Order: sequence, then C-alpha cells, then structure tokens
Amino acid sequence: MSTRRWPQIAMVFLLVCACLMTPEASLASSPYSWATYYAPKRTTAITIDGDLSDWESVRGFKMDQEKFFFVGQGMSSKSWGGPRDLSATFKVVWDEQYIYVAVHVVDDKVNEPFGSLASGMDTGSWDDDGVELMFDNDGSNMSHYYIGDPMHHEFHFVYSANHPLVFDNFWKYQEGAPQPMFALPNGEKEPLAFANEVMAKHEITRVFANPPYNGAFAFRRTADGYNLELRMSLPGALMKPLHDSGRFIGFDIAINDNDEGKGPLKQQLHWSGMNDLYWRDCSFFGKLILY
Ligand SMILES: [Ca+2]
Ligand SMILES: [Ca+2]
Ligand SMILES: [Ca+2]
Repeated sequence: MSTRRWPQIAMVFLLVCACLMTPEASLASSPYSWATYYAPKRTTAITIDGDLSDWESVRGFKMDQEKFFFVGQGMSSKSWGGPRDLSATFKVVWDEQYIYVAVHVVDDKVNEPFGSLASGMDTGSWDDDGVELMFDNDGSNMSHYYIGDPMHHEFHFVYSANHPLVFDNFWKYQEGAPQPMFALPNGEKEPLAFANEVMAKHEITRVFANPPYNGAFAFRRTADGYNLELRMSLPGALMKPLHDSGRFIGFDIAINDNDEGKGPLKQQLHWSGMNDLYWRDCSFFGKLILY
C-alpha cells in the first residue's frame, strides 16, 4: 500500500464517520449500492462551454452496463447495441454558490429535438436525446414534487447543435385528476405519475440564467456522442462538506436515447430511478455527498 493513498483513506474514514453521525443519511434512499457520488470541491475554474478538459482531475461515474437501463414504458436494455450505442460518464463538483455537472454521453446517433418542440403532451423532451437531472436540494425525501418548486427538480436538458432546451418538472397538482397512465404498444398500461396529477411542459430555457436557477449550460458534439456541461444554484442545499455540518443532496441522472429522430425513446440509462415511479419520489434518489 502506497503512503500516498493515506490522505484518501483518511477522507473515506471521515466520510463514513460523518454518515454514521448524520441522522438524515440513514433515511430511505436509493436501493442501489452504487448510487452515492462523492463530489469534491472545485479546485480550478470551470468554463461552461461543453469542453470537458477542465474536468480531467475529477473522478467520474461510468454507466455502461445493462444494470443501468430503465425498465418500463416499453424500454429496457433489449435493444441496446453496447456502450457505443449508449453509455455515459458523469462528474459533479461544487463551490459555495453552485453545483457543477459534466456528462460525456456516448451515443451513436445524435438527433435534433422533435418531441420538445411539439405541442401537446403526446411527445416531449422525454423523447429526445438528452440528459435528465433530479435534485432533492435539501435531502427532504419528499415523495412528489411539482412545477414551481425551487428545491425539488426533474430537469431535462435536450441536446441540439443550435437551440438546446431546458425543462424543469412536468407535473401539476390537480385534485381529483385520475392517475396518468402510459400506454404500451401491446395495449397494457402502467402508471406514469401519481393520482391527482396532470402533466404540463415547463420550458425554462430563457429563464435558466435567472433566479432561482442562476444557471448556465452548454452542449458540445463529440466524435462519439456529445457533452453536457452546466452549473446552477441549488436553493435549500447546504453547500458545504458533509463532515463540516453539511447534508446530503438527493441526486439522480438519466440519459435519454432516441436513435430514429422520431417516436418514443429507444432506451434510457438511469443511475438510481430505473424502476416504477422512482424518479418522482425523492426517497429513491441517490446521494450526492459534498466533500
Ligand atoms: Ca468546460
Ligand atoms: Ca444510440
Ligand atoms: Ca441517440
């Protein structure tokens, strides 16, 4: 064992101690053992331009196996053509103001959006090539979140070479509304959301730079797919290390793959919420731990 590893070992020990001492950390969270990401504090400047060379020193999490595929809504890993068809590596860093996320998506056929641009609810950003980010800023574990909530999110970042788009949350509370269902090609239906909820597209591209997001994002096409690089505020999150009276942030990420440029998604990678309605219920998010 190299002595150069001792600082890392000491850090892991401190994090384990912090987890044991923090009541919130013992609440329900992802059922998947891999869904904890330790985000280091930013040590260098990050330019939001889609060029990820400013992230080289940050350790990423790679999703390139069948176990990361969402099963539901007619999707699974059965059409997967291997890592060059779809795989991804994400990285997260932070400072007192912002969370920063970098994603390198490997996708053999990168399409311009169509679903995001269509009116109506039959197709949407969920059908286009892009990245979804879920945040439970304050680690609330709340089971439902809605449009207008500044602290609990389902963002969709939709790839485009010329006019990339951002959406934030898709559901509104409506007393008495029947549970929205997803119709499978074989006629069967499965839950798409909870009872008393109705769907709405909530595009925030033009206001993403404003509060509460204070965001910036950029896509860049690569030889094997595309990059997404972004930063934003997380209101309600404690932007300090877990071992220094911080708190974990609920986090999940999904990668959407449409290889036809039309119709429903071919497949989706999902870090934690690959079952049922897990992406709607913050208690099934993974953990983002700042250190
Ligand atoms: Ca950059
Ligand atoms: Ca693909
Ligand atoms: Ca694609």
